[in-house]
Amino acid sequence: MDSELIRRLAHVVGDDGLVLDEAAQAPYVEDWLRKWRGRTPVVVRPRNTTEVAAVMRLCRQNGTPVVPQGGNTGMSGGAAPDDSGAQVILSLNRMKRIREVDAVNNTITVDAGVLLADVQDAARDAGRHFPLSLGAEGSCTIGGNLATNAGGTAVLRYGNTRDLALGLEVVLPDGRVWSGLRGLRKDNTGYDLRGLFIGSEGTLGIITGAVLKLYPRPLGRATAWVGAPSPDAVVSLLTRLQARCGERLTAFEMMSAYCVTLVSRHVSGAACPLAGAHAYHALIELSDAVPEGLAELLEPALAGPLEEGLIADAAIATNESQAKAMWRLREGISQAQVRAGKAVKHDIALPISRLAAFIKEADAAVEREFPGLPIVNFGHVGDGNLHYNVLLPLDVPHEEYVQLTAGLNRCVHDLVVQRGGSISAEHGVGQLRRDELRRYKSTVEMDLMLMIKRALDPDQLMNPGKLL
Ligand code: FAD
Ligand code: 2HG
Ligand code: ZN
Repeated sequence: MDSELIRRLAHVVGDDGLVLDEAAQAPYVEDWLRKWRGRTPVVVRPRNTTEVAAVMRLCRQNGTPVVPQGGNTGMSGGAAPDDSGAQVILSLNRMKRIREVDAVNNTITVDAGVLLADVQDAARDAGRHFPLSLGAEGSCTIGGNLATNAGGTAVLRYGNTRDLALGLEVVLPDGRVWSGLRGLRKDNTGYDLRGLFIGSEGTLGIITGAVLKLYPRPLGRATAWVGAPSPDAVVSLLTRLQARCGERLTAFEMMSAYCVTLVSRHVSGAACPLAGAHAYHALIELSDAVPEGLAELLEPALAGPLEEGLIADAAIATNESQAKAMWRLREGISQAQVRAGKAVKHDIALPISRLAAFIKEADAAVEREFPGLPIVNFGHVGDGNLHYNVLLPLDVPHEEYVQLTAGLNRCVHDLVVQRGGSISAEHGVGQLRRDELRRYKSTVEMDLMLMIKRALDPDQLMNPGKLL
C-alpha cells in the first residue's frame, strides 16, 4: 500500500491507532468462526466521528476500499477483508463512549464501538433496561448489531435491533457526516434514512453513533426448560403461552435433542435439567417490571400442556444460578458446533405457522439427499427464526465442504423460499449468502438495492464483496 496514505492515516488517528504488524492484525483478519481469513495493509482505529470522517476522505481520495469492523463476531463473513491485501479495516474498537443517558426520554446515546454488554450495563446503572441480548454480547458492538440488524433472544418481546434504534450518526463514503441522532419516537420528515443504514452491513457507510430505546427494568423473571416430542408440540406450546402470559413472554427458544447432546459433550459444565430423553427442548422466559408472581403464572401455564401430554417434562428454575445454567446450555450451541465439526449454516425465517411442517420436510430432504449428516436445528422459534445447520466432520476436505455446502443450501433454501420464508434472518448476508441473495431476490428488488448502493457509494469502496 501507498506509504504516503499510511503516513496520512497515522496523522489522523495517531501511531497507536494503526495496526501494521501482521501478528497483531490476526484477530482482525479472521472471523469468529475461523471460516474467512483475509489480508489487510492496515487496521485503522479512529477515536471519534471526526477521525472516521477524515479516514474515509483519505481512503476515497486514494481509491482504497474499506471494511468496517466492530467486534468481529459476525457469522456471515461481513467484517473480514478479502485476500487481495488492498482493503483497509476500519475498526470501531476505540469508540466506546456512552454519550448520554436520558432516563425521562428512555434513551441512551452511544458510540458505535461500545460493546453490547456495556450498553446493557449503562442502562441498568440508570435504572433502565436495554433488551437486545445475544450469546456474543460480551464482544459484539452496537455498531455491528445495527449493521447486521441483529436479533437474539428477546426479539419476541422487544423486536430486533432496528426496532430498538431511534437515531443514527453515519459517516458517508465521501467523508460527510449524517447527524441523525434524534431521540424521537415520531419523525416523518421524509425517507427513512435510519432504516436504510440499519442492516446495510457496512456497504453504505460507517455507523459511528446511535440513539437507542430503553425500557423499564424487568425486576421479575421466571425461566423454564421443557421437553417435547416434536416441533409441532413446541409451536403449540408457544401459542398457548402467548395467550396466557401475553407480553411477559420474553424468550421462547427451541433446540433439538442433538443440540443438547452436542453442548453437553463439548461445553464443560453444561447439562440438561431434564432426566429423560426428548426429541425437542424449549427454553422459556417470562419477565416483568413487577418483581413477584411470574413463577406463579408460568407453573399453571405449563401444567395444562403437561397433563394433556403436549409436552413431556418441564423444570422451572428456582434460583438465579439454575436459570443461568439453562441459558448456558442454550448459548453453548455455537461454541459446541465449532468444536464438533464444520457447520453449514442456515439462518432462516418462516411464518411461525409453517415452522413445524418445514422442519419435517427439510429433515426428510436432507436425510434423503445427504444421508447420515447430523442436523443442528435450533433457534428463536418465537420469531420464526431457525438456525437449521448441518454439521460436517472437522476434517472434511475443502473441495467436499464447498460442494456439500452448495447442495445443502439448495436443498434447504429452496424449501424455505417455497414456504414463504427468508434465507437471512439475523446474521446478515455478508459473503456467505451473497450468491444465495441474488438467486432468490426478484430483479426489481436487486435493482432497487443496487441503485441505492450506487447513489451512496459510487466508487464501490464500502465493504466490497459483501451483501450485493
Ligand atoms: P462485526 O462482526 O464486526 O461486523 C458485522 C457486519 O457489520 C460486517 O459486515 C461489518 O462490516 C459491519 N459493521 C460492523 N460495525 C459497523 C459499523 N460501525 N458501521 C457499519 N458497518 C459495521 N447474531 C444475532 O443476530 N443473534 C444471535 O443470537 C447471535 N448469537 C451469536 C452468538 C455467538 C456465540 C456469536 C459468536 C455470534 C452471534 N451472533 C448473533 C452474530 C453476531 O454476534 C452479530 O451479528 C453481531 O451483531 C455482530 O456484531 P459485531 O460488532 O461483532 O460486528
Ligand atoms: C444463536 O442463536 C446465534 O445462538 C448463533 O444466532 C447461531 O451458531 C449459530 O448458527
Ligand atoms: Zn440466533
